[in-house]
Amino acid sequence: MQEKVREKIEELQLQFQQEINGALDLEAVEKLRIRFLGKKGEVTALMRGMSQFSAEERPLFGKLLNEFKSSAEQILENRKKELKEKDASLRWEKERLDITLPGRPFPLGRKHPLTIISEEIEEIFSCMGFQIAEGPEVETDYYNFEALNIPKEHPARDMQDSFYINPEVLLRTHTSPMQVRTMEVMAPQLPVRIICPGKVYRRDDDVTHSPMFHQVEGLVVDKGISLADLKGILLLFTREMFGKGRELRFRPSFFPFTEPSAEVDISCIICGGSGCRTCGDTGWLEILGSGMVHPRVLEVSGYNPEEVTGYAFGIGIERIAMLKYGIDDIRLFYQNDLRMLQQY
Ligand code: 2NM
Repeated sequence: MQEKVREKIEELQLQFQQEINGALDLEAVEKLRIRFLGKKGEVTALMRGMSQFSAEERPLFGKLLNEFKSSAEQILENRKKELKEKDASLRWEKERLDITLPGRPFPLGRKHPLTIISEEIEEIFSCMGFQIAEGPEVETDYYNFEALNIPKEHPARDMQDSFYINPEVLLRTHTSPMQVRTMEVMAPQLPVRIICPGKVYRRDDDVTHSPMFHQVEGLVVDKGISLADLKGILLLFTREMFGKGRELRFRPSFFPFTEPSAEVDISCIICGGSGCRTCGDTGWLEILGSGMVHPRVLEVSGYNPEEVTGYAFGIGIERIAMLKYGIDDIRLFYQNDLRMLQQY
């Protein structure tokens, strides 16, 4: 009756084999293990039914059943391993990087046109021995007006022209306060040779005026400084900034902090002086204000006007940038429109 024993086991083996091939994930494999090898599984059930076999048949049956058990355990393990590997390689396929893909382009920032012009001006004056001095945008009435010989009744002090924070404190209307501060710190050392770049604020708002704009002011104080030194430095500056062959024109003007004072024109950078729309057919463009530092300004800043003299000038960055780049509306500088900013 050995055949009957073998038949029974073979039947079990066949069934197991079929099912294992249909187990497509780890969960199904585990279910199968429980069904065949678990405490209440097929193998256990057959062990219990051992009584149906004769005493001679039993050892063989037990041997074959044990063989099935260990081979089934092996098959289950193999299948588990196989599925785990397949799972890992699927995940790799899904997540792996394709290093041959071109990178995603990302936008690069660039310098604002006003920064470009500011740095260009700073570079030109640095090369001529000027130091750069920067300071507060919130200033006192003393540094912004009083020390600069701007009297109490002067129209520039009017609430209409300045942004006051309280009667003694305001947003600076020019960078000259920083020049007074520098002289105060340096006096009586000579020479003073500085430029002060930065933001300034005035109550103005139209196509050519903005409530906030940028200036670079220059100051030289030493023994024997004359108007000729001022003219020389400004000619060098304009030729560096706008190219060789530019002419300068000094027109008498008035500022409370300089005497004499002059407004400086450059021969038109568009037409070269023959007259065009940009220069309003005059052939000249106004680019800066300047003068010899008023003795009273030197005095309150700690220098003796009997011993030293100085010159000063103020350049509007927006004005220079508008001329150089042909921009006709100052507000374009502050709108952060990339179509505008990407051109410089
Ligand atoms: C200008 C025009 C003329 C100027 C004067 C001074 C100081 F502090 F030395 F007195 N700083 N800047 C000055 C002179 C500024 O701007 C149009």
